[in-house]
Amino acid sequence: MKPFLIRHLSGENFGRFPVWMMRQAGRYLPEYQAIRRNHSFWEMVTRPEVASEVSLLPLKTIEVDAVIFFSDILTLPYSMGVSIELKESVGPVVHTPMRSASEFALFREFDAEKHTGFVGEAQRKIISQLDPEKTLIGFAGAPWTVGAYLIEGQSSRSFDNLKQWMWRDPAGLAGALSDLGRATTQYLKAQAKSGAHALQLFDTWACEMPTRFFKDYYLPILNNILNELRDCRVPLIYFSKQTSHLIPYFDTLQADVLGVDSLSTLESLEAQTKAKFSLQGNLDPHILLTDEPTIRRETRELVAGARRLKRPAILNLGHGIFKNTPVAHARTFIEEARQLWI
Ligand code: 1CP
Repeated sequence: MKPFLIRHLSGENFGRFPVWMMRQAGRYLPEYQAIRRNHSFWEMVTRPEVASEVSLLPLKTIEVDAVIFFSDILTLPYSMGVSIELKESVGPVVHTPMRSASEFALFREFDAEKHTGFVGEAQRKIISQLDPEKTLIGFAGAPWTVGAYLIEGQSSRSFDNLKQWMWRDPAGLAGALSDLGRATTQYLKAQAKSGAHALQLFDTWACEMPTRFFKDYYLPILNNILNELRDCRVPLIYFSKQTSHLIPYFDTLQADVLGVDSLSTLESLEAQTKAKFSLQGNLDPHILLTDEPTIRRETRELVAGARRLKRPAILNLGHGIFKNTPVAHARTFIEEARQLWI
């Protein structure tokens, strides 16, 4: 039998919503910090016994309904030999930024078994230990967002190189992102094979993409990935934030679930997307930095809004949990979100 979150998405009524948190396996957990002190980030990602243990960490203290596989959106390029370092308080740094289509041709050589066999191994370990009612979410970065890091070289808030390439040679950039997209498809297919019950594409920097590039070049790349993943028969989640300029073009996006930020209400997002998708979100992660009564009040508000939707929602935050979030506050959110309505 499929786990609760998946059955809920297909319309079964359980009298409550499934809930998990983006970045729930990360740095706000003291147990994560302790493991991290003994390992480099890439060691944690590539050692199946560590990656599986870290993925399951949140369940030790918080009753979330889903486990997100512990890895990173840059694991795929890292596995192909792109030199990426994780710098404290900077984020990922790509030592030799990739700024031409010929460099991206590297991704045509991607072979999930050869390059990311450690991911399959970690996911099989997770499944063997996971309560069958809990969902394992596999993920990858979407090509634009992963491309942004590879092209810029490090976390950027202006994306100068990416944007210059896009305006100078949009078709060339689209070709590069298609190569990355094909590798992403293979990577996610392998995750479904090793037990992931749902797959999420993180497109954090889609907020930086002009409408024209999205509809003329990028939407077909995303849809190629999503259409190819159909055969896996698992729900496909597309996460972006601050993309209200792109939402009018989501009517042909082949995802099942939209992961959304906290700026709009779920109801207005459902109206704007004509109830084409289930929605996943969208408590502002700042709320988890406040106090228990505020967290409970805002979570009840979120649940009430989600209950008015036409499609079954998944409760989550609108973006990743902050590393200075008290664990007790995260627990309060999950506890309140799991209250039965009946
Ligand atoms: O210990 C450390 O110092 C590493 C911090 C860390 C962690 C815990 C990074 C570096 N990545 C991760 C794990 C991670 N990243 C997960 C799995 C864990 C979980 O969610 O519970 C996932 C799904 C991601 C996805 C990710 N990485 C995104 C998309 C989601 C988002 O937050 O928008 C992005 C943009 C990244 C890049 C990245 N990797 C790490 C950092 C600090 C960043 C962000 C840097 C930036 O702001 O540009």
